[in-house]
Amino acid sequence: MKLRLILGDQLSHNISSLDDIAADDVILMAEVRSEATYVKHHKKKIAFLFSAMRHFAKELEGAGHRVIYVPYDAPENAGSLLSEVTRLCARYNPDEIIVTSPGEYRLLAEMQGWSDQLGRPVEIREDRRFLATPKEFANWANGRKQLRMEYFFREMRKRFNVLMEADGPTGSQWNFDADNRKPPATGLDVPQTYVKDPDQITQDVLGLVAREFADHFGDLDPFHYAVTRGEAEAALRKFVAERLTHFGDYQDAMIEGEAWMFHSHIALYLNCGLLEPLECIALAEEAYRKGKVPLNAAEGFIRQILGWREYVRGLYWLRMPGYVDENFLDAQRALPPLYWTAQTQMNCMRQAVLETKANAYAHHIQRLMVLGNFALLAGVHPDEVNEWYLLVYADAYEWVELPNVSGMVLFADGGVLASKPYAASGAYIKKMSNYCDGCSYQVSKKNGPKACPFNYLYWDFISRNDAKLRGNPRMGFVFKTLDRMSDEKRTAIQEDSTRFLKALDAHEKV
Ligand code: FAD
Ligand code: DLZ
Ligand code: SF4
Repeated sequence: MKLRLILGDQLSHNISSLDDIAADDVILMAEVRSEATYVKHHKKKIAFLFSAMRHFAKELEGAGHRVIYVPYDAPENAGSLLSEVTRLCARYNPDEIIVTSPGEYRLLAEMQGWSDQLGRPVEIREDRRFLATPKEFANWANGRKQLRMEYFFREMRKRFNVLMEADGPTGSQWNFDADNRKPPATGLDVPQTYVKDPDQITQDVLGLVAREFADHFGDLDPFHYAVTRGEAEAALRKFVAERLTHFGDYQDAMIEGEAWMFHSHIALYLNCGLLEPLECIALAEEAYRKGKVPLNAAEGFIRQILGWREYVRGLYWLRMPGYVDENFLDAQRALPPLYWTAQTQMNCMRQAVLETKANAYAHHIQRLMVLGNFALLAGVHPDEVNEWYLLVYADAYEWVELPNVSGMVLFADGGVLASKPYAASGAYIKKMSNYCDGCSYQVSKKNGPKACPFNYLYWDFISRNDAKLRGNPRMGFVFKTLDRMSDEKRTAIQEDSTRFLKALDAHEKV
């Protein structure tokens, strides 16, 4: 017989580790300390995943499989995936262990040593749930000077025949990004997000997480995420029916008190296997073809899944293991405590941290242009920023988190993912949100104690990194502006930035 291990983010019935399963094979799923604490994941992320794992194990049993499920607090649980596999090897003496390749490099490297440790073959199978294999991505990347997502996405659209007509892209245009930058309109009516009341399994898990992970970041209640494939599908359909139509227009918009906006909130389901990328893409394309949503909405949403999601995963496997160590801008600051406490007078940062704490979710622009932008401008070390992002979001696994943080937010890879840093002053946040209305700082002020910190930190960041960024062809205009600045202005920027960063490092409420 064979022992088939299914990880917490492999909750798909067609996962490759279940191919050719025989009646006497045993499936192992285990809630283990090593995976739950290698970073101190948000309480809601652990609750979501443990509940989804328990529901999935029940579905497998219902389908007639032999499943050994090891709950976190089982007395025999020795706390790691290897320890649980070892225990079952002693009990069943399997001929072979089969597992689908894990999403994180550290675990793949560990598993590659298992065969020797266990004294029997360990087969690590391809994860078919992605649309481009690491090898296919590497082939695409090979010989290219720049790895721009846009060109990768075009290839993927052609390959999967998505939003394509005989003579080219649907709408005769590849990209509708220019239509996807609307500021929030006043009185915008954002539909209710998907809500599922916790069943008994989820309630048990919530109790377990409250007991065992009390010192982890984040709120457990209210818990309303889907925890089964059926529920995740319902959440996806609700998004396509109610929110997708505005997804494109308001993709970059932020409104105080509206944590969910017109986003789909499906990354946590996609990344643990409850949903598959192609079904999300197909539903969005169908909604467009039936005239229910505009093209910029369907294209914008599909671009995220068929484009960005596959691209960052390809980049991760292409650049690992070195990608974790990259720090092109030599950022050295410790992560400010406000990322945990939300104790700050910067309203945009306060709102984004509070929503992250409540929901284990923030949407893309909050992650990129508020929380990420601040870490970039303040020069926080990539290790500290990566650890924070990896633990706070319910959809976070290193394969997707690391390229977004080190590549997109921090420019730590020196421009492999992004052609220039996504650095911005307060004017961007003012344009795309209403956060500035409720802020103690004034976004229109460039200097002085009342000025928006993003304003002077932006220019401090540019001049601090002059030597590394000046040659960037997309930053010519920025450096022209810097070069035209008076000495008084430069001094004011430096003084404000030094004062602010000193207070930040002293853990004062900035
Ligand atoms: P939507 O806005 O509705 O987008 C639809 C789907 O597209 C998402 O569910 C996701 O699967 C995919 N997608 C969109 N943007 C990206 C992207 N840049 N990279 C990969 N997939 C994308 N996404 C994660 O899944 N896990 C992470 O740990 C993660 N960390 C991030 C960290 C930073 C600093 C930034 C800037 C982005 C990060 N993202 C991450 C990407 C993106 O922000 C989230 O996928 C998105 O916010 C999830 O919410 P949603 O499901 O409502 O997405
Ligand atoms: C994220 C996570 C957590 C919190 N707990 C478990 C667990 O107890 N058991 C498990 O099999 N997987 C868990 N996971 C998901 C793994 O961390 C994930 O499979 C790896 O990071 C590879 O992507
Ligand atoms: Fe954020 Fe500056 Fe606006 Fe305050 S004024 S909300 S700190 S951008």
